[in-house]
Amino acid sequence: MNRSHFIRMSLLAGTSLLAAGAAVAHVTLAEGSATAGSDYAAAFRVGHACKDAKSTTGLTVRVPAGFAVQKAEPRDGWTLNATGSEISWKANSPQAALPASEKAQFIVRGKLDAKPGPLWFKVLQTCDVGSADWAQIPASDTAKPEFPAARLMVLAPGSAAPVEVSDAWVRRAVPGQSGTGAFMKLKAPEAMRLVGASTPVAGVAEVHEMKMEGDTMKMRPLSQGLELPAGQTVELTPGGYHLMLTDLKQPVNVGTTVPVTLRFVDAKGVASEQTLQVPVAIGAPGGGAASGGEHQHQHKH
Ligand SMILES: [Cu+2]
Repeated sequence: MNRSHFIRMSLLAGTSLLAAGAAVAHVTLAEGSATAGSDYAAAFRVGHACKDAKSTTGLTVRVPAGFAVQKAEPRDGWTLNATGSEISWKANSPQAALPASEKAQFIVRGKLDAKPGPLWFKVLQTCDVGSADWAQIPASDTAKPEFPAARLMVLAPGSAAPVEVSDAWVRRAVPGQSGTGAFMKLKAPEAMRLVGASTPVAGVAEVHEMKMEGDTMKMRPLSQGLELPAGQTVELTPGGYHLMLTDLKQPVNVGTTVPVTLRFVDAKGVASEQTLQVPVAIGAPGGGAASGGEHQHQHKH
């Protein structure tokens, strides 16, 4: 769709200050996908301490079947222990503990024998005060448990790594409303572009940008698609890039999900697509009023 059309911003107006700093709350894997049968370095990223804690003092990884451990990397000032399928690091002294403000990676190297599909690593984080057990396995693609286990997507050999999609939502549309927007965070494992989208609820789905023209905010389709640099999180938000859904075929109600298919093209021109079930909401998940609010209130124990 190349026509340069303009739609008033009020369609998408609302909370747009969502979650600038919310990204690194959970314990996650630095490399979120790997090929079955390959060597894999599971690097667990710790980006914060437990709720109300000043530092992380220990980490215990429960290695799932399908990942044969070869070596865990030691950490200065910490004691490394490997017993059966458990690998743990423990700070030898309070001075060696990882301060809440610092990030670190704890690395386990091994080989993936698992079949394609998600593989979950449960991680217990202990702190100077309390602990957090990152061990919940989401019941569905859109479920958001409070303490999710770290996920590795095991890929069939030869298949393209999927783009990681998080915090996706579609803004509700009442009967008679002709358009709405879809928002999410996208992280591509290798450089690619989001070139299009489709959904059964709308006749047209386009990747849009917002731009100031003079003193008016306007939006228009991105004719070349949206660039997704390798490993970087790109946000689609009500005030920025977004998926515009127009020519709505039906009301889009809170409490339902909308299938949205995203189309990508990689640097070699190879096209791929991913279909998501995106929940409908009135505003950004977590209220979106305060920056980072989305995760901060989840860490109570
Ligand atoms: Cu738009």
